[in-house]
Amino acid sequence: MNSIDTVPVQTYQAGDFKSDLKPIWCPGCGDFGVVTAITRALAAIGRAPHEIAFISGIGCSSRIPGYTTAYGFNTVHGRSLPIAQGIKLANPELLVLVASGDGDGFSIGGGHVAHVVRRNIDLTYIVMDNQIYGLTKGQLSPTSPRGRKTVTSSLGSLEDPVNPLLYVLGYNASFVAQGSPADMAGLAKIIEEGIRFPGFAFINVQSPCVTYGDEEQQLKAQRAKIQNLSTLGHDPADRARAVELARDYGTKLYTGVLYRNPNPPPTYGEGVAQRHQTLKKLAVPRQDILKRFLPNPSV
Ligand SMILES: Cc1ncc(C[n+]2csc(CCOP(=O)(O)OP(=O)(O)O)c2C)c(N)n1
Ligand code: SF4
Ligand SMILES: [Mg+2]
Repeated sequence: MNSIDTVPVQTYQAGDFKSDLKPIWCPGCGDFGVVTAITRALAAIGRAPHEIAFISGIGCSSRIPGYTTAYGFNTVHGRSLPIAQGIKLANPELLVLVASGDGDGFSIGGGHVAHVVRRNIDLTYIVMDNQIYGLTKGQLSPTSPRGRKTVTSSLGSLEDPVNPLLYVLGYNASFVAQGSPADMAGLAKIIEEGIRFPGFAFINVQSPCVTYGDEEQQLKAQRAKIQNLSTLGHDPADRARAVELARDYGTKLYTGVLYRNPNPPPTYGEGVAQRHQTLKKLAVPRQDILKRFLPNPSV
């Protein structure tokens, strides 16, 4: 029995996960909706705030942990995943969430994604994809569409965007979803599903930046565009179809669970626990080692 099993069962409300810190986001920023959806999901999960660690990098979106009552670590730009990974492996009983931005997660931190996915670390990775560097005042990000004009690219981007959904599917992620604060109830449900998934869960959130972002991504435009995957009859176990749908990133706005592996591989944490058992069995008693190296210990 671990420490969590001994905590009495208690019912939580979303408000129990909201800290007293007042967000300093621009009024109307999509991230307000994301933090609300996260706190609703946590209330549905029912774990106490002290049983949750919320890790982030740097960016407007990375402020999220501070607005919750979970343990939080606003780390270094692009390094949320390695730090979250260490925290989870050292404290397997903690529920570990990670908040990131499109820049934090797929530019400077993009190299870490493959390794967390292939290790299947049991984390819930929520990326607020506003297709812009919000915190640093509106430069192109890796998910900015080709042609996007910003203050530092007045003639428009010459690059195709990174596709976050294909990125993680390409490395065989077992849980891949997309949501939007334009559908708050749907987003809370997706986050709850991601947390409950036994392994690495990736959720791309189309969270608009009202100050530097594009008109096309604002909540009103999103409401007209959203296509709910369960309403479309998509079977989340169908990986081939999930990959096809993921290709529409940037042109269509699918929300819901794109892929949920019906037979997920063991998590890295499970592998480590098993390895400890094996090593214990293999362990050679200390006196035998001494005998091997010091045939005559009295000398
Ligand atoms: C090592 C390092 N490089 C660059 C920066 C500057 N910087 C801070 S946040 C950021 C990008 C933020 O964009 P994103 O991750 O998309 O988050 P958003 O603000 O849009 O939510 C950059 C380039 C930094 N803080 N540290
Ligand atoms: S700059 Fe954009 S992402 Fe940052 S708080 Fe303002 S609206 Fe949100
Ligand atoms: Mg961004």
